[in-house]
Amino acid sequence: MPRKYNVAVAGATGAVGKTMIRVLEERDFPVGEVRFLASERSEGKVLSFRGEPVTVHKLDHGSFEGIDIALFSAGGDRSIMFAPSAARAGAVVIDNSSAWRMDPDVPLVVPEVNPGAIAGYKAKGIIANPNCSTIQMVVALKPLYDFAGIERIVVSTYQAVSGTGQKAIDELERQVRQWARRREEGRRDEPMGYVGRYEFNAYPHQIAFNCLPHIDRFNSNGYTKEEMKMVNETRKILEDDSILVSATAVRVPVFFSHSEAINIRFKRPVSAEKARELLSAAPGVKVVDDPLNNVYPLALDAEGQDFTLVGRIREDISQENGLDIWVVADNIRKGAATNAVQIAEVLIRDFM
Ligand code: NAP
Ligand code: 3JN
Repeated sequence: MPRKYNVAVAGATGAVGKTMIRVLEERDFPVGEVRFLASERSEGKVLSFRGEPVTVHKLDHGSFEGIDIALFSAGGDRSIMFAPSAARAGAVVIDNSSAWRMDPDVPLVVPEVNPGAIAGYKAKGIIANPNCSTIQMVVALKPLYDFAGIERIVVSTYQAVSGTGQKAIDELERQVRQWARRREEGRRDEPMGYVGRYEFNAYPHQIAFNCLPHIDRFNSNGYTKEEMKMVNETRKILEDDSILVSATAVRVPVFFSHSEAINIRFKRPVSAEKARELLSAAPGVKVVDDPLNNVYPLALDAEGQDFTLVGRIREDISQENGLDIWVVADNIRKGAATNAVQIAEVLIRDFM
């Protein structure tokens, strides 16, 4: 009989947690006992796993007895507070928050890119899942990096509201419904993206029909925390602190899937044709690149699946050894839930 593993999901009722549960089911992860944990607000709620009801319990220090793998997506504060308890109880924690990502004793892992780093989990019993925007970028960059080395990356993101959680998904829907209602009521004298009438809480501005160059808090250097995550995590995953990265992270009124325009300067030349060949053979990547027939990666095509889509591959006309690419992936799946479950798969296959 193949071994089964007892799995806890902390944050089971959230956008990422619910998707982790679905991905464990879809990928037929060898789960023995499953334990769903969330805040006291959700205590007693009943979710399902493989058709069986599972009651949600309050996340606490004693939640992890007998657990082999603890998948965390309950926010950074909970990860700081409870991941060490889970590790002490003998579980390996796979954490979706930024709490442990830059800890030198915690591996930061994208299975297509640096699966070997998982070996470092023993130091603290914790493995970190990178930020969603970093994950899809490094999946696309890795084969190019191995071929030509990278000097500098300039990236702009177009991030879906699901990255902020369920409340932001609901807010975009509510604002769009309010807009449609007003149009139906005949208020056609108002400007199309009329601001000021739609309640907003998830962001400092209305997100419907808008783009917000603001994700997470601003740092003193003028970049946001989200942008600096992309800088620091990319260097850690590729194990190359010499790579220069400048990021601009933008929230757009899309429900699922982040898109990224990435400009790369390599150490050596890479033609667009060579890049297409390397990316076509890369794990987890699907090249979608026939622009003359209107074929390029789209958020709506990435939604619900696990590939990182890469297209608009072209040589940069403004510099030597430069390429431009457009990269799209489902931020809740490959950007969070699927990546975490893939880490668990490598962990049990090679390390436990
Ligand atoms: P969400 O939809 O708001 O869900 C939050 C989850 O955390 C819910 O299950 C919630 O339980 C639980 N929670 C909140 N406060 C808690 C507490 N005091 N004790 C126990 N559980 C608590 O958010 P989400 O989008 O799923 O994101 C959750 C976390 O995942 C984020 O904070 C972030 O750290 C991480 N994340 C990572 C990525 C990535 O890029 N890899 C992307 C998105 C999110 P209740 O339902 O009971 O409130
Ligand atoms: O905004 C997005 O699109 C991704 C958000 C990720 C996120 C949201 C809240 C807290 C994170 C993260 O994974 O970096 C965190 C965090 O810092 O843990």
